[in-house]
Amino acid sequence: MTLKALIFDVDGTLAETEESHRVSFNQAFAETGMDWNWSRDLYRKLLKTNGGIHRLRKFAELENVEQPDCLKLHARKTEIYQENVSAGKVPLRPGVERLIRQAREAGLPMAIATATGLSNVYSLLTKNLGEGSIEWFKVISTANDTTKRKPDPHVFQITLDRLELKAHQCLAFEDSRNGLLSSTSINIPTLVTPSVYTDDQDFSEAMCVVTTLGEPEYHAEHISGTRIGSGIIDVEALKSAFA
Ligand code: XBP
Ligand code: MG
Repeated sequence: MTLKALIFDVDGTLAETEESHRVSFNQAFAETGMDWNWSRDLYRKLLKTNGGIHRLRKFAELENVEQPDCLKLHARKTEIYQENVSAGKVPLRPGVERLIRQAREAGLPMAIATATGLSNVYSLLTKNLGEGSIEWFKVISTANDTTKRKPDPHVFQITLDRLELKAHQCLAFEDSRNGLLSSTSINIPTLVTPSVYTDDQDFSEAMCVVTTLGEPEYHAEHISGTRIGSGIIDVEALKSAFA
């Protein structure tokens, strides 16, 4: 089995974006004169619903209140979130930039499979990896490409189709149970780096669970599954795990 591509989730995996999404939602609520304010504990529960707009609708349903203008609120949240990203408030997680640069140098194709919109992916990559870095990814599948949400596998399926690869030739990177179910339900081996909002979730279907991708000065800790690298997930270690 040869490793032919890496497929990255974005929120929680490339960066701890969810805290910034939460704060941005709260700012959008306040600006609209609403009394909604999502605490960290509540947001952890709300994250079980993927897709920000669906999360808004789900919350109104749970609270048994009239649905606000979710499209408008979500659009404003996205603007605020992107301002935060552009201000440098959402850095990449440890090892992410290192692994992406290494894969690029090694000519190992990379793709993205995420529930968020393309403009959010663009902002995050451009701010953290520079202008043009979006081009480093051969395929980018987002909420703009499918209405089905993780744990549905559709976003990963269209990514595989566009890469023209089979599931077992790729490695997915995820941070959440919904994401893991989405990738593994179509048999894509998946490495999980739990995020601040998902560290209490079940990742038993993962090929490997590590705290982060690791840096030379900040080693990752192995949590479960196959041991890959020793503290640092790099291209060589990933290729050997597939060999
Ligand atoms: C991410 C999401 C997104 C983000 C916010 O899921 O569910 O909704 O929370 O982004 P995953 P939007 O990491 O599994 O892809 O508000 O743009 O949806
Ligand atoms: Mg995620």
